[in-house]
Amino acid sequence: MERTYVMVKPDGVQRGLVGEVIGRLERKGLKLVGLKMIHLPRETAEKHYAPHKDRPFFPGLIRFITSGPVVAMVWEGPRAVGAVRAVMGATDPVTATPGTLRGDYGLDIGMNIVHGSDSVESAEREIAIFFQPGELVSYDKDLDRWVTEG
Ligand code: IDP
Ligand code: MG
Repeated sequence: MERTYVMVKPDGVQRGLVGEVIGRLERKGLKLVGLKMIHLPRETAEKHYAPHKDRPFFPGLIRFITSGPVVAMVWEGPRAVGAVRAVMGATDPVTATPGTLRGDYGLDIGMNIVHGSDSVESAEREIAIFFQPGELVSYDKDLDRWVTEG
């Protein structure tokens, strides 16, 4: 079982795509175990995107991600990291496969609706930035046995 960090970015919130992101991940069979809406302080944004700090797009990325509220979430499920990446689509929305969130809703690499951790290690690091352990819930869904043979 894996947990992964997902964030609806400011463009996704402004465009009313919060429900779309949550709905697609729910229908995929993943389980929501943590959720909050926040306007990221610059320090938190820089910590989250620290692996990209030397990239030319870093200043713009920090400006964008702090430009409005985001929806921060933790999703759980078997191979949850890869499952979210697949639902999300490639980084550049123009080349992302139609049918993915980015492929269906984006045109700009800087405004690609949603973030999802790229590995189990990144997920652990990112979840710890946004959530205290006590803010994440554990619960069973009766539907789970119809989603995976576990
Ligand atoms: P990912 O979000 O698909 O994991 P990353 O390579 O981790 O993509 O990049 C993090 C975020 O930085 C992307 O989602 C995108 O918003 C932004 N970004 C990545 N590459 C570029 C670029 O070349 N120009 C502008 N923004 C970029
Ligand atoms: Mg990434």
